Amino acid sequence: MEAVIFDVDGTLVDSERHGHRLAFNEAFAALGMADHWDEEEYGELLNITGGRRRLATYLVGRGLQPAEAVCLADELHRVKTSRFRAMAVAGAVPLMPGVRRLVSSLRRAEVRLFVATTGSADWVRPLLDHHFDRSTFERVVTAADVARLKPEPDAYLDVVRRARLKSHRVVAIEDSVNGLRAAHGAGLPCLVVRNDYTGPEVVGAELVVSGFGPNALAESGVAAPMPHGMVTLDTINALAGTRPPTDGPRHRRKLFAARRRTRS
Ligand code: XBP
Ligand code: MG
Repeated sequence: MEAVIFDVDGTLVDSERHGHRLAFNEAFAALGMADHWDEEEYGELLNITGGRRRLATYLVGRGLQPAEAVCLADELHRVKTSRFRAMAVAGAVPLMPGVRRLVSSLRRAEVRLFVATTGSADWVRPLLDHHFDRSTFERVVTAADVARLKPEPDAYLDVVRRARLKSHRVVAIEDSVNGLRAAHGAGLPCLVVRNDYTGPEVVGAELVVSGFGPNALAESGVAAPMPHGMVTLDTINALAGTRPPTDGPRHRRKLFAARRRTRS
């Protein structure tokens, strides 16, 4: 295995239920709106990737005209992003249990590490800087870097292309079905680490576990070592190459198409 590409929200960090959701609600209040997303409603809304798009879809569902919804969503998302960035910088967005141990062990083994997220660059960088030194992730791809968000594969294809990786030597780590679909769309095997917002649709992942461990359980997928219930380098290594290599001409066409979209 040459490289691991980490998702951010729900994978590296526990950021949705008590992070983004609170920032969205603070944005509603800051604009004098009575809207409030409770934990259950937010779990449903998470099916829409990208906070701006999540807001616009929600507002159209509340009866706003699309053009008005997009405009208000932009204004709300600016406030939300500023609030969430402040939370990230203040250390209020914790790592998922087991992440620091795993990232350190992958770095010791000189595995190349990357990030591919739907989140906004304005908070992703400060959040990663709060938890990791700048040299940890060779490239960080955010919503600003791609034309299409997850479940489209663009973020993963961007990493694979720019870092000149061989997809059969790369493993993606995700927490959601949208992320799983994005990784698979880029031809990458995917380890899904479940959290309390992960739905049942992730069963198609090469491996689904209940956490990074210790004492985590393998729920479905390939047989992979998990000493003391921990996701380790060997766990992830067992997934590399478990999807048909996609570095042939068809894959290159998809890469070039993704590059064209990114540049347009
Ligand atoms: C999860 C998302 C993001 C966050 C909110 O991203 O879909 O939209 O929910 O962040 P990931 P923004 O791919 O890391 O799981 O408001 O910045 O979009
Ligand atoms: Mg995620």
